[in-house]
Amino acid sequence: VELEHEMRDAIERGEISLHYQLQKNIQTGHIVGVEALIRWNHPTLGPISPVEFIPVAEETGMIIPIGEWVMKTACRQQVEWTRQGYGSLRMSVNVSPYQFQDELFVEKILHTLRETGVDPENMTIEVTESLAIRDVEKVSAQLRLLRDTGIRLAIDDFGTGYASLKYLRTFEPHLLKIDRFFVDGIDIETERGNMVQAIIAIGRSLNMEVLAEGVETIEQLEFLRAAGCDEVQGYYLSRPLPADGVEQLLRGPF
Ligand code: G
Ligand code: G
Ligand code: MN
Ligand code: NA
Repeated sequence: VELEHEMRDAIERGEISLHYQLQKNIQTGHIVGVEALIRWNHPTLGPISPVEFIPVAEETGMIIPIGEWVMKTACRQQVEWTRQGYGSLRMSVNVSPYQFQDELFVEKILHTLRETGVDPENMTIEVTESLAIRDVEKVSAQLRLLRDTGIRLAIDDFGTGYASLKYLRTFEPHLLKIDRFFVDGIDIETERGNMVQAIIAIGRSLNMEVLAEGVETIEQLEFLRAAGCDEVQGYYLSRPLPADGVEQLLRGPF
């Protein structure tokens, strides 16, 4: 594909960047972290969505160098914000199932954390439920190694993928991220609200924290707070922003 060719040099040409979206604990009111989200601004094609190019990167193996760049850039930013006095924000990084096929995957992450000086407790790795489809043994071992260093694990888009409760027992994530499908209409449609409450109850009973994605209104936020949800992320709080946009929000009144 054309995209594959364009992707090869995109990093060196400075076309790839990270945006960050705030995550807030709605029980304490504290901003607790950010999720790093990759952006590709092509000089002639314009912005290309990760929904479009991540699958191509996965097919071509480009996801390995791209994933390494994302991890390194996110780590540098985390340390920089700590240095500037914004507090120790947790950095959440999306990782593709394909990256787990890299024999050096865990080693590279630990190296990057050490090299940049990120406290592993401030790093969350987000994986999707599709990770469970193949190589459960190998993936579990890798996740265990990561967890043993203090890195946190999150299940992204929970409830829409290859969901199973057995999967939660096997991978024991620290955080469940409720997919925004469930949050959309939460306060209007009884069934969706009930589903969110059920997911929160699962998280609770398995000692996991629960974050709701795609929160766009105060009504949704209040519903989630009352339901005992720990954290939220979404346009109501902030869009994904470049680092300086995040800093402006963190400095401003909240
Ligand atoms: O931010 P946006 O809605 O455009 O993200 C679209 C999708 O791309 C989401 O599913 C998100 O998880 C994924 N994504 C964003 N950044 C990264 C990244 O750095 N690595 C991987 N593997 N996926 C990402
Ligand atoms: O799959 P993942 O959860 O990583 O994807 C996050 C995606 O959701 C990003 O592309 C981000 O831009 C998008 N997103 C974040 N907050 C909201 C929101 O409040 N509403 C909608 N519609 N999309 C959001
Ligand atoms: Mn995510
Ligand atoms: Na998600």
